[in-house]
Amino acid sequence: MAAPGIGDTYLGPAFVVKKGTPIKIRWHNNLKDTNGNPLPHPLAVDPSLHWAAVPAQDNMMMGPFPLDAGGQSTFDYTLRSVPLVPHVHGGEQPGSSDGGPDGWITPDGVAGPSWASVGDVQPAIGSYVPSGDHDLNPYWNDQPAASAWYHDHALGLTRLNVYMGLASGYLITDPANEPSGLPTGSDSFGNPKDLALIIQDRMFDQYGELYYPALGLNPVDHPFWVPEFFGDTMLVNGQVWPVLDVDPAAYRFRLFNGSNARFYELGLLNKASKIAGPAFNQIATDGGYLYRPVPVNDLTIAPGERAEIVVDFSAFAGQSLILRNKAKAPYPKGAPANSGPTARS
Ligand SMILES: [Cu+2]
Repeated sequence: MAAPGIGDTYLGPAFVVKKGTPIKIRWHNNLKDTNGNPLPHPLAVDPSLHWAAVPAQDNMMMGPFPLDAGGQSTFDYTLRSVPLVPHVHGGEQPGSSDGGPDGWITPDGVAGPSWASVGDVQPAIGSYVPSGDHDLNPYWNDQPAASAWYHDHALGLTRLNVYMGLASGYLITDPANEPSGLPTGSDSFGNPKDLALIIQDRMFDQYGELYYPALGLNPVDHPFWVPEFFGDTMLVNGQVWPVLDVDPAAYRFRLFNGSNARFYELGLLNKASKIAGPAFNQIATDGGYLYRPVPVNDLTIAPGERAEIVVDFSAFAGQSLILRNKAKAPYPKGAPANSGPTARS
């Protein structure tokens, strides 16, 4: 199966693990510059929230925060060292590996109150080893085969750290009990017929850098905090509106909604005629395989949710299909996506 992610800059590498084979992961927060100094957060971090405030450096701050005559916040704040904690979403882990929101650590070794390092033992507050490591935590991989995923989980910062790309797949496989007849192997383009697709909406500024709104809805109390984010550009595995050539054959797609707030109602359409493309047969949800495949016309998938589908392109040779989205944003009563740029991925 394909590992999503481009290099090591946007989305992490995917894990493909086997049921019954535990692994240990050393997560390392290395968000430092070439001189070894912690990098500031590239996005506006709102210190007025209940957040991973680094004691004595960046405590939680209370408003009112100053505004200019135009209602823009004049509060100036840069988070100087980024707290991170990895969480395997959908994974059954011991508490020390579960990456709770208070289990963060910065690259210069300041840790949150429930940060843990080795084994199952929760260290007492202040007894952590001062490094950037979440060291060798066990992941049992003892649950049924499922497409889980991992993402940063730092308190009050998750939306920003995931936005910057700290997420990817964590696929638990069970080769001995794999249902028969599912697409495997490669196609004539050399691509696997079992593909993980992480779907995200994002925004970019005029320099092509990731953009995230930085004026809070109520900037007197929360200068930067935007409760829900909806981007105008669709990314799949870190690429903007990518194209995939397929054979007229069946494929398995492991879909991940890695968006901050956007739901999707997905289907395939012929690009020119707008006639429906091949149907989806859903074979798995977040927790693993269904008892039998279920035909689905509009696959609804919420932020953080996964769905696995089999799509048979046999009757669609030569056609250009579009993966369309018709979910309203915010879901389910917001603006329609029918004609906008987020109506396709
Ligand atoms: Cu999660």
